Amino acid sequence: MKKTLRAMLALIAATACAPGSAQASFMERDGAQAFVRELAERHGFDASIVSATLAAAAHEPQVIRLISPPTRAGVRSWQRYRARFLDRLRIDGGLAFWNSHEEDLRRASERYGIPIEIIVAIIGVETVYGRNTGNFETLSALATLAFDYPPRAELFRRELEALFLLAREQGRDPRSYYGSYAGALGYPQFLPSSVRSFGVDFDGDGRINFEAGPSDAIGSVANYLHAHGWQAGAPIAERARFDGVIDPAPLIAAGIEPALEPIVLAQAGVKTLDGSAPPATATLVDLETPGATTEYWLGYRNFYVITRYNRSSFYAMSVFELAEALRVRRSGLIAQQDAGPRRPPGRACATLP
Ligand SMILES: [Ca+2]
Repeated sequence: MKKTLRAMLALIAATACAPGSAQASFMERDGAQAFVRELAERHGFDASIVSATLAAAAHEPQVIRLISPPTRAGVRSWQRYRARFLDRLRIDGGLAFWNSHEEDLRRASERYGIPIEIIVAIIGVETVYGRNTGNFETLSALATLAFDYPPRAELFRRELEALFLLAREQGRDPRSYYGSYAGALGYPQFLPSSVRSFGVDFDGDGRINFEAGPSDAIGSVANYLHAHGWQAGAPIAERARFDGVIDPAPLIAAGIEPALEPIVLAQAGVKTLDGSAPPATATLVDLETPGATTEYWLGYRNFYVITRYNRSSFYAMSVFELAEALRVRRSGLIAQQDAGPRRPPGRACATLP
């Protein structure tokens, strides 16, 4: 009996430690020793501490499932995508967030030249204002992607390296971070390299923290957009009108970065809704929904800057539309409040007994 138990335990241990198996330590993976050496040589880390930290990380099968492209590619649908973000939760939540953090938002907007509603909308689309920041241990998620997901291994090894550097700079254990399955952190879902490059300590407590509250996130989102070339006061996007355009495909093929000069667009018959030539160099964005008319939009430089946060025209348009919805509703609410005291006292009292 005792012998059988020992044999079973040995078998379990052997299975758990077999190189390449899901349970094996990350230190058994191809490239792990080289990764540790790099951190030691490039950044002066103690190799034995990095090895021990990596060995403590766990392979997360769910991370691989979530990052993998769907086996059956779904049909792209702008209306379905849009409905996920232009909902009551994000609109009402956004107005409440704006009210609660107005001072930080105004300060960030003034310092970096970003409209408040764009900062709010990005945090809303990313995490519903901090409600869904993710529960994956970041070290394990990034180690899983770096060593067990070859298609993106290079990107995620860099992010894993950035996590070690960030933890050292912040005086934290690399195992103390939690976030999305792809390693994104806190309210704004910055990857560790983005926290290091674009994060700002906006509440002045001496450290960048995206978990305790939204202040640093508000400053950091604004700084990120500013650093990627946001043009203060310039247009973001507007609906396009086609006057005699035969085939918009070649214009769309020009890519997401604005490259179509106003004169080129006007000559091709692409105008703004009021029939004038686009005011700036633009990209032509097509938002397709099966069974519905495709929406065409002119995306200007600032639209492109939003795609630096997430490289998708659907994403950038959702941020833009949510921002517009928030701006319009808020100005409506403020107008209502302003109208209140100006109501004639006689009429206000008319219904009183
Ligand atoms: Ca801070």
